[in-house]
Amino acid sequence: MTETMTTQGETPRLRIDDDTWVLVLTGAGVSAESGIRTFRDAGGLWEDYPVEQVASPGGFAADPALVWRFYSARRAKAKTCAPNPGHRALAAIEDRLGDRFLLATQNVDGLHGQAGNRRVVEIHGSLFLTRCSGCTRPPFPDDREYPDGPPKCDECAARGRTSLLRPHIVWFGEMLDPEDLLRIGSFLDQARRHRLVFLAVGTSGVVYPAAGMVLEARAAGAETWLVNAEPADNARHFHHFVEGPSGRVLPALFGEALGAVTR
Ligand code: BV8
Repeated sequence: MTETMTTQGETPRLRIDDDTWVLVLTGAGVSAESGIRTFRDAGGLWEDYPVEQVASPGGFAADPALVWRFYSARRAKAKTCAPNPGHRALAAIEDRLGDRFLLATQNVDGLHGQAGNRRVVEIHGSLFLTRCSGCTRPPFPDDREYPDGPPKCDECAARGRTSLLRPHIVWFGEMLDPEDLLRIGSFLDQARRHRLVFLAVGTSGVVYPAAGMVLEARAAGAETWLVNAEPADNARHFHHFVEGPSGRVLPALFGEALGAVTR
């Protein structure tokens, strides 16, 4: 398949037909137009907070209060944000394709669910789930902010132990949930017998294993598309690259396949 890099200008159409299966990977860029900061852009989150201090197990062990201030601020911000036309376009495509659609997201803001996507794998966790760092209680819904210091696990306390609660987030140096990876792998296995499209949106292609998903998709025979505001680190692995804001590009990219999605 010849590789083409499509630059800004007339947005090409991504053909969706009755045999098309679509695997999407999103990153922070898809939420940028909803007002949520990305990580590595100018003004991004990593400018204010060194990654290793707020998004690693070592950082949490060293200063759990700082980590909870970081995630509490992101919870507070995310609660004020709404899905944008890019999120809604992805929800409309899932409505159209059903089980032939799967959305893996690196985002933890919950906006894909708010937009209506149900077939979502939050491979880096969720801002709105908390778990205990010391016991095996399941992660639980939690949108509280903790300005006065890291919360403790009440179930551990009831057993006379002191353990801190932590955000249910995959930090650097932590494994992704094997069940999430299995779900994505089995979707690719099923899709390889059909016309498979892999679409990455709003991600710098820097963080692994997510940034390697395009290669897995190509190995499954996928036609690969990147929609991003700038060439991502792994842009060379994509057959098509559409440069621009996803809130504008995605509705145009899918065109009539969206049906009557609201802009
Ligand atoms: C792991 C927490 C085993 C959630 C995050 C090879 C294989 C495996 C691992 C590694 C490897 N090499 C190195 C590693 C280690 C590490 C890694 O990848 N390091 C990188 C920095 C080199 N990976 C890990 O540790 C992973 N764990 O594999 O365990 C292991 C462990 C150690 C060593 C080997 C193996 C865990 C990764 C998850 C880390 N957690 N965050 C949170 O707090 O939110 S990662 C963080 O980066 C976020 O999750 C974020 O989603 C993710 C990726 O960033 P992006 O989403 O792409 O955001 P970014 O700002 O970078 O880019 C936004 C893009 O959007 C830009 O390009 C911009 O131009 C564009 N954009 C902006 N506006 C728009 C737009 N595009 C379109 N429209 C717009 N409007």
